[in-house]
Formats: sequence, structure tokens, C-alpha cells
Amino acid sequence: MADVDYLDRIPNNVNLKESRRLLRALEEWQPRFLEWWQEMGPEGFQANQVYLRTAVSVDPQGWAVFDWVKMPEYRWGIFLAEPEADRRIGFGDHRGQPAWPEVPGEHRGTLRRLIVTQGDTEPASVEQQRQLGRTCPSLYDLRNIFQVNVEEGRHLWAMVYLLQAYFGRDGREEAEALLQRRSGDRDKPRILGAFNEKTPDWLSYFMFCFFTDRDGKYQLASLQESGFDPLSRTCRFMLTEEAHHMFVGETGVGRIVQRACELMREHRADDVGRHGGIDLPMLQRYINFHYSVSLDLFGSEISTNAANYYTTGVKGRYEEGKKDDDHRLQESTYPVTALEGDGVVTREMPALVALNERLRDDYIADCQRGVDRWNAIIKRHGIDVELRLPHKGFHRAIGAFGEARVSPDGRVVTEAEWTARRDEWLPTEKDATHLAGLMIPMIEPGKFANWIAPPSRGINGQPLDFEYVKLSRRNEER
Ligand code: BYC
Repeated sequence: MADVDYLDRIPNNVNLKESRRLLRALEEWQPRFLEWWQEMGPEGFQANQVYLRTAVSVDPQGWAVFDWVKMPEYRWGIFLAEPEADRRIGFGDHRGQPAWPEVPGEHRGTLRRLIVTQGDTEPASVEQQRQLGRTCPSLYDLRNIFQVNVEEGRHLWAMVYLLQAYFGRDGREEAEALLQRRSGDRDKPRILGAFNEKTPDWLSYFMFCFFTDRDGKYQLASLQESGFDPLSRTCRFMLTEEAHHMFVGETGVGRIVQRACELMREHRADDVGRHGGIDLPMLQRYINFHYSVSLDLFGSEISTNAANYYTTGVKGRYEEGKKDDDHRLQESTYPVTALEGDGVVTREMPALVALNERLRDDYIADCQRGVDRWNAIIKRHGIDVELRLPHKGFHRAIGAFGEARVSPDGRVVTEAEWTARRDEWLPTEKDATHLAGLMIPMIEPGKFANWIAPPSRGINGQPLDFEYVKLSRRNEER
């Protein structure tokens, strides 16, 4: 690796050329990142040319280029959105003061922790998805998962840049540790729950992109409000790429819904599993699972951590600038859903400690819009079924509902009812076996597996039968 020109290898707009110390730190980290990528990145496709988008600037008119790239040669760059002149902190005790170009000593620990938590999710998701290439439903989908994977890699770079540029030796150690933890590992797991779950099939993957990547959108949007300006600018640019990941999730599930409806009509049957499809009740169980583990990612309903992040100007609310209030929240309240006795109640709580709940509610509204679009597909086929988001207390591990058993329709149920109906509400082993049977690779350009409809258009204006990934005989023999 000694002859690598890192200035060329790491496209950036952070003036790496002038920061010799930072460049050295990244030069040391990069080979280890590549080792991690080879060991934990997409298995079996490292030598293939993939039609990928690479971020090369932050120009809204053309920030990325599309080209054929072998994934290990992807140019993982460092981009911060353009600085805003005279940016001021928009909330908390420091509201109105200039944003911080450096990390204030008193917020160092908190910021480090948030950046590490964010950074940890990025490689975790790549690890979770590393086997999926082998069972892709089409070359189009294969290319899209690799696009998502390399961009999660870039988002890891984005957080590692912050750690290395602003947190000295501690930051370098954290950057190293981000490559050491492993999704699902009993001894050194990833930090947040959902990132230790398995993503064994493409239905789980599309659900993950829809629900879990969307947590990413809301967390990044809150961190984009941060008083720490480099974090704000980093997150702002990450959100540009994140949109594609949620597009993959929403359209992926939408195409499965579409295909289920087509099969239902063709065979005049609800159970399309027998005809090589994924039926709507199974889709509902996967929604229930992925939605509930993603709700956990927002933390407890009542959180003094969240209150402190806000008061100190470290993490704001979603669309802080558009909210019409005092941006300090010392006096205001927010309705929080909680458990009381055997029932679910909603109570006004101090708004400051309820910030996780508020962000979760913003997220829920966004999820609902996507579910509405899936339901519109079902309706267009004249089928009288509705997919639903379960109650927010259903199947939760974190927060007020963590200890309770709540049904999808929001009733506190006994352990006996939970056990009796669990298989109606959550994915079962039978579902997993059915899906495993469907996961047969479809690698002919323009062809799609039977359980998913083709997308409405290709990537970057290319046709659907474009060779999005150039496979070799070796791939086919595996
Ligand atoms: N699992 O006060 P609380 C993405 C811990 S996704 C395990 O309620 P707080 C992406 C918590 O750490 C976005 N532990 O929590 C998507 C705390 O620990 P301590 C990722 C959890 O601090 C797809 C304790 O419980 N970004 O980008 O208010 C693909 C008390 O909790 C969990 C971020 O998360 C959990 N689910 O909020 C690729 C943004 N929840 O202090 C990428 C940064 C809570 O007792 N992170 N705990 O040791 C944060 O803002 C906050 O850390 C959290 C938690 C919102 C996650």
C-alpha cells in the first residue's frame, strides 16, 4: 500500500493536502479499513465491476459520478456540506451563539459518544448484509445493495474523519474500535440492538432499508442541527446519500407488494406462497418486526441524556429551524405514551426529557406515509387488505414498553396470549424457511425473481436490462 497516493485515493473537500497530521492518521487507518472491508464486506463480489455512484463533491448540480468500479477500489471520500456563513446555534442554552468550529472541552465526551454510536451503525449494516449478494433477485438489486454498502462505508469514513480530526488520540482509538466490533458477536457486538440482528434474506433487507435506514435519516437530521459545525456539515451531506437507501427500501417492499397482488389476482388466492410469492400477512409480520426494533433505536421515552444533548447544543430536533417555539423547551410539555397498570396512556411530560419520543413520533409519521403508498398499490389491484404499523408499544426492548407484552393493536396482553399469538404477529421459522426457498439468484440482465416486480425505471437513466454488475464464471460457479 506504500505507493498509494492518498490525496487522490481520498477525494475530499476538507483540505487534506494541508493537514499532514490528519492525512497520516487516515493513511494508517485506511489499510485497516480495507482489511475490514475484505473480511466483512459483500462476500464473493470483491473482484467484480459494479456500476456505482461515487461522491466527488458537494455541488447540488452534480455531486456524484457513475462508473464501473471494483468495490475495494471505491474512492471513499470525505465531504462536508458547504459552510453556512455566520452559522449560529439554533437551540438550547447556547442559542444564538456562533456554532463551534472545534469541540468545546466540556462537550468532548458527549460528542465523542454520539459520533461513535452513529459511526458504529455504518459498518454494522455492511456486516449484516454481507451474504445477500449470493441470492440477489436481479442485477439491478445487486447493484443497489452494493451501492448502499459502499456508501455505509463512506459514512463510516465521515465519522472517522471527525474522530481523527477533532478528538486526538481518543478519536484514533475509537476509529480503531469501530473496525473491531462485529454485528451479532457475543463478545464484541455493535452498540445498538437492531444492528446485531440478522439480515438473512432480501425481504428483511428491504425492510431494514425502509425502517432502520430511516432512523438514520432522523438521527442525522437531528445531529445536523448540532452546534459542533463539522458534525452538522458532515451529517448534512450524508443525508444526500441516505435518500437512495430509503428509496431502495420503499421501492423494494413496494415491488414485493405489487408482485403479491399480481399473484393473488392471477391465482384467485390469498396464499401466494404456494405460487412462489410472499403473501401479505407475511409482509405484515416483517413490518411488525423491523418497525419495532427500529423504534427502539430512538432510546427511552424519558431521557435525561436527550435533554442534556439539547440543552448543551449538541443534538437538536428534527427540522429545528422550522419549529415555532422558544427552542429552549424549559417550560413546554410533550405528550408521551406510556404504560400504566394494565393500560396504555398518554401523558403530558416536560418536553426536554421527551425529545427521544418526539423524534420517534416524527419518524412514525414518515413511516406511515410509506405504508400508505404500499397500501395504494394493494388498492389499485382491487384487493381489500391494509398493511399497518403496529402500536408503538408492540415488541419493544427499550424504554417504557420494554418489559410489557403489547399486541399490535395496542392492548397489554398476558404472557399466555402473547405466546399463543406470537406467530401471528412476528416472523416465524416457517416464514424464514419459505423465504430461504425463494432466495435463488437471478443474474440474467433484465430478469427478476418471481417474488418481486421489476422497478419502474433503471439507475441513472440506464435500461432495466443493463449489466449493472459484471459477473464472471467464478460467481456463477459458486
Ligand atoms: N440499543 O437515555 P437513553 C443509521 C442505551 S441509524 C442499545 O434512552 P439516549 C443507519 C443508551 O446508549 C442512526 N442500547 O438513550 C441505519 C444509554 O446507555 P447508557 C444511528 C440503547 O442516549 C441503517 C441507555 O440505553 N445514529 O445511521 O437518549 C444503516 C439509556 O438510554 C438503545 C444514532 O443513533 C438501543 N436501541 O439515546 C446504516 C445517533 N437505546 O448511557 C446506518 C446517535 C438506548 O446507560 N445516538 N440505549 O450507557 C444517539 O443519539 C443516542 O445514543 C440514542 C440513544 C438515540 C441511540
